[in-house]
Amino acid sequence: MTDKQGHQPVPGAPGSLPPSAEEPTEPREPLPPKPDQSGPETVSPTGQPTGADPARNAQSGAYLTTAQGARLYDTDHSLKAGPRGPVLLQDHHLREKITHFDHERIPERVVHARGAAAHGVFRGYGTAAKVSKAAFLAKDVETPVFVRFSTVLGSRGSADTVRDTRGFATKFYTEEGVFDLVGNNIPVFFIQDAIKFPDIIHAGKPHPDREIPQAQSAHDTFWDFVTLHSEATHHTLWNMSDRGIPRSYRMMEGFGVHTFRFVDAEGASTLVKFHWKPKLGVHSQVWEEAQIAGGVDPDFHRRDLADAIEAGAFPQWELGVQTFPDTPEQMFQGIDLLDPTKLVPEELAPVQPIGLMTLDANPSNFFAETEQVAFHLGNMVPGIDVTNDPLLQGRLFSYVDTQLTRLGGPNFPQLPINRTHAPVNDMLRDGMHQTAVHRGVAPYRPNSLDGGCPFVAGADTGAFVEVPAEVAASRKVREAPESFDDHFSQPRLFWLSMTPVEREHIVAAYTFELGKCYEQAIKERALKVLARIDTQLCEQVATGLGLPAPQAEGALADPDPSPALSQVGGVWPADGRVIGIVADKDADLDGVRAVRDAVQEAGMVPLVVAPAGGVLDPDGDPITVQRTFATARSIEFDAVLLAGAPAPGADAIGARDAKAGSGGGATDPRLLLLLDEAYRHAKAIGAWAGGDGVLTSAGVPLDAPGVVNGGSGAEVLEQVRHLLGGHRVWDRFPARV
Ligand code: HDE
Repeated sequence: MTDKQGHQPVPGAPGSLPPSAEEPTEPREPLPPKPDQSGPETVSPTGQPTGADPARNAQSGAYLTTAQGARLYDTDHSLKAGPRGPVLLQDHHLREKITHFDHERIPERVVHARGAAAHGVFRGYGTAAKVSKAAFLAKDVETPVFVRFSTVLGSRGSADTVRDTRGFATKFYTEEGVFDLVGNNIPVFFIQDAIKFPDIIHAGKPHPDREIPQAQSAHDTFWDFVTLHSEATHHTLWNMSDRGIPRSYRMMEGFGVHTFRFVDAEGASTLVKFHWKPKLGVHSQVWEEAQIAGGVDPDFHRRDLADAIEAGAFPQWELGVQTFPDTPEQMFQGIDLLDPTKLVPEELAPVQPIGLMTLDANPSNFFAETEQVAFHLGNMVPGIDVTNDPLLQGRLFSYVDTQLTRLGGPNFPQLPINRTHAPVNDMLRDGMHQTAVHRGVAPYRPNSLDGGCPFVAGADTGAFVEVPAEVAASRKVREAPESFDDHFSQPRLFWLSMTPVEREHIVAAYTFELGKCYEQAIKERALKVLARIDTQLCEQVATGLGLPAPQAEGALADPDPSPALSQVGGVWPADGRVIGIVADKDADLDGVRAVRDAVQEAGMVPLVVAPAGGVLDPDGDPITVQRTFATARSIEFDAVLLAGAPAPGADAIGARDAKAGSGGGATDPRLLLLLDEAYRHAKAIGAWAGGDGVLTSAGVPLDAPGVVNGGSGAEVLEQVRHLLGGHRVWDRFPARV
C-alpha cells in the first residue's frame, strides 16, 4: 500500500497512512519453527560449535537493516533527485541490495546439479566392529548425517523424474571427523578409469550447439559414446531398467560402487562394498508416469521427500557391507574387485547389516545446506580406507577441486553444513571467505613459539593411518588389467536376473531412447551391443526400431541369475503411500471419512479428490477436498479409490478443454484419464457405492488383477492395502501400454 507520492507507509514514521487490512504493520516475534524444521544445530552432540548462527536467520528480527545493521525506513524506492529525477550514486542501500542480488548465484555442480537433501541420524549396530575400528560403527553410537540425493545429467532446475542415475551422498559427522559416502543408486559405473569421466559427461549433457535435450540420455551423443565405449554397457543397461526412474528417493538402494577397505584395531584390512537398503523396498515409476511427472510436477521427488519427513514418515535405510578378504589379487570368484563396472551378486557375498539411518528433518535453507554441502571421497575416518580402483583414485582428486570453483575458495569446510563435529586443529590459514579468527603465531611445524603445538597423533591416539598396502613394482603405463576387458558377462547376468515385466520395461526403454536418436549408424551399433547381451533383447528392440537384428559376435555365456537384482516379488510396508479417494457431494461420504481416517492411521496419505475445491458435506461433518479434477493427476497416487459415481462433469470448469465434445452428461474426462492412467500404470484401483460404472466407462475391466470392487469402503481399502505391499499390480503388465 502506498501514499499519493508512492511512499510505503513507515509504521510510526511521520505521515504514515492507516494500516492496510492485508499488511501487518507492527513488528512481531517470528513464528516458532514447525516441528522437525529447525536449522542446523549450533552445537554438535560433541559440544563443538557448528558455526550456525541463529541471530543471522532471515526474517527473525523486527526491523529491516542493511548488512551492517543500520535500520532502514524504505526498501521500495531508490534515492532520487526528485520523484522523476535520476537515481543518486550515494544510495548505499540500493547499491548493497542490487550488488548482493547480482552475486546470489554460484556455479551449479558440473554433475549432480539437481538434488534434494535431508538431515538424520545413523546408529551403528556394532556388527562391523570386528572388521573396522571406525567409532561411528560401534554399537548404539548415534551420528548426525546429511544426505543429498540427485540426478546426474540435468541442470539445477531440471525435472526430478528423468531417466538417469541417482546420486546418494551421505555425510556422517562422526566424532573422529567427517566421513563422506558418495554413492549412487546403481552399483556399477559407466567407466573404469576417472580419466574417461569428462568424456561420458560431455556425451550425456545437452548438445553443445543448441543445449538440448535437458536432463536426458535419449539423444545421439550419449548413445554414440556408450555404444563405442563398451565398458559403459552394464551401467547403461541398469539405466534402461526401472532403476533409472525411481518412484521416490525413499525407495532407492544406494551403493558405494567401489571396493573400499575396512581396517580393524590391529591394522588388518578387509575389502568391502557398501549398500544402503531402503526399509520401504526398491520401487520405480513406469516410464509414462515419469514423463507426465516431468511436466505436471517437476519437483516430484523433492516434494515427496520433504512431505514425508514433514509428515513424520521418516525414511530409513539399513547400511550393509559385502566383505572380501584383502588378498594381493583383490579378486572374488573371478570378479575383479577393483573394476567399478562389476558388482558381486548378493547370493555369492551376502550384504551384512551394520547400522540404520533415519532421515528425520528437512533442511531449513536450501542454499545454505543442500546447495553448499560439499562431499569428498577423501573425507575418511580411521577404520575406513581406499583401494586402487582407478575410478576411485581419480575421484579423490576431483571433489575438492570442483568445490574450489563452486564454493569460491578453499575455506568451504567452514560452511555450517560442511563443518566437522570433531575438534579442528589445522594449520590451514587465510584464503577467500576465511571466517575463523586463528590465534597463535606459529601455524607451522616444527615450532617452538606456540609451545610446539599442535602435535601429531599416532595410531593409538586416533590418527588416520593409511593401510601400508604393498604396491607391486611395475612399469609406468597407461593400461588397464586384462580382467577389465570383460564388458558383457555382467550385463547378461543382470538381464537374466530380471523378471518378464522388468525385461519388458528394459526393451521399451531402449526402443524409446534409440528411437529418439537421429543417426542410423548409432542405432545399428547399439543393436550390435544388445546382441552381445541377449538375442531376445536385441530382436525386440530391433523390431521397435524397424531395423534388422544383428547376430551376436560369439557365444553368450549363461551366468547364474541373481534374484536380488530384481525389484519384483517382495512385500513391503505401505507407509507413506498416497491414496486418492475420489468423491463428490453424492458419494458415500461416511465411507469416505472412514477410509480417509483408516488410510491415515495406517501411515499412508489420503488425498480427497472432487470435481471442485472446498469441502464436501459442509452442513454435516465436512470433508476437505485436497485435489480437484483440475489439479489431480494419476502420478501422485499409488492407488485410486472411487466412493461412488461422480455426477457427469460436462459443465465442470476445464472439462470441456480436457476432451472436446465429451459434454452431454458423460463422466468428466479428466477423471476417466486419471483412472485410465492408474490402470495402465498397474496401480491398485478400488470402487464401492456404485463407482464400478465409472471404471467401466474408463475402460478398466472390473475383473482385472488389482481392481477391487464392491463391499464397503473399509473392505475395499483392506484389499488395496494388501496390493500396495507388492508396490504394483505386476500381473497387469503388459496392459495397453
Ligand atoms: Fe561424482 N562428482 N565423479 N561420482 N558424484 C561429483 O563433485 C566425479 C562418480 C557422485 O550431492 C562432483 O561436488 C569423477 C561415481 C555424487 O553434492 C565432481 C568421477 C559415483 C555426486 C564429481 C565421478 C559418483 C557427485 C560434482 C569419475 C558413485 C553428488 C559436484 C571418477 C559412486 C554429490 C561435486 C552431491 C558429484 C566427479 C564418478 C557419485 C565433479 C571425476 C562412480 C552422488 O567432483
